[in-house]
Amino acid sequence: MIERTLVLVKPDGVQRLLVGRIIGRFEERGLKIVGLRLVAVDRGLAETHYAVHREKPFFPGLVAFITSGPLVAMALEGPNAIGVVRSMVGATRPHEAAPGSIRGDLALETAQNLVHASDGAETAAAELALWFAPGDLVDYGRDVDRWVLAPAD
Ligand code: 3AN
Repeated sequence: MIERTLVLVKPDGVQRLLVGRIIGRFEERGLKIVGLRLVAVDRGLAETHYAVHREKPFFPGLVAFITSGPLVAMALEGPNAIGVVRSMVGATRPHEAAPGSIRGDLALETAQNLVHASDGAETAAAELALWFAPGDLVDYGRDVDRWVLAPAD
């Protein structure tokens, strides 16, 4: 099933000059970038995005971190994109993230784990709507799609 999902390269990824490498991993896998923005996140957007964590002790630090500098938001499309991206990102706690995953290769701390990725279909729809206006997501074909995607039935 073709899905769309939201990925954030968080401020640590921007500051560590890892934006290109992280986007490149998803591109190399075959996922299609259908939306891409550099965003200076304000407090309201941060609190809405992380609303599910509002009661957690790390919530104030999380909001402070995500608003501390620009991040890169992207919408990725592909077969099973939500699960594929989550597995590429790796476990929340980088010391538990598998080598080969983004966190397993590039991160050490949970509070600085580089990337956010939607964790399910409902979350992906809500997060894409939060970070992108409807007209910001672009439908287009790629010449490589015939080598990456199974032919439509
Ligand atoms: P994931 O990003 O893997 O879906 P969540 O949704 O459980 O993980 O947590 C959202 C974000 O909150 C994490 N990416 C991390 O930045 C931060 N976070 C989660 N747990 C902690 C913690 N115990 N201490 C500090 N930050 C945390």
